[in-house]
Amino acid sequence: MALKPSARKVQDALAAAGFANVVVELPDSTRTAAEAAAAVGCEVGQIVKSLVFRAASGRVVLVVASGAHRVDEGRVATELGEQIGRADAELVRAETGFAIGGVPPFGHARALTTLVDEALLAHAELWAAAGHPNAVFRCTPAELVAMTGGRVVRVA
Ligand code: 5CA
Repeated sequence: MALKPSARKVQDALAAAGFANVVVELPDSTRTAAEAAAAVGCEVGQIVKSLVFRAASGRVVLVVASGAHRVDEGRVATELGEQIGRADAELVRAETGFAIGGVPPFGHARALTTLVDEALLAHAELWAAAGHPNAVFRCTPAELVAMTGGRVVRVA
């Protein structure tokens, strides 16, 4: 079945970067980590959340976090050496090219400084948003780190 355009964009970005991961559209919502875990049938900790922050310097930062974690902004600020705050929906769309609920961990409109939650490395298999609130792709932690180019740190 044909993917929706925003999910197709992620599938194309995967292929262009040399990854064989496959985007799937599910009948149930994967808009939140809890919904995605229920739809996929995995633990919430295996869901990859892609959260956008703006740092004090103006740079935009992506935190790729476990669905089981609430990101500690203080910890992320320490990692970055500057304060951060949540991006609003408009900034998320401008920087990533995707709407909240479907923001993938890579393949964005602009290259973002990226941090990867070390807790994600505890799982053999992860599921990440793929452009649309019904679309996900499966990956390993090694693939996630490779595709994001992110630094693995403690974020919670
Ligand atoms: N598709 C799922 C996981 S596969 C997903 O995208 N989850 S998420 O956690 O990465 O994206 C939803 C996140 O967007 C929420 O955790 C929430 O913190 C954030 N969010 C929701 N509404 C807003 C908003 N108005 N402004 C900024 N961030 C928001």
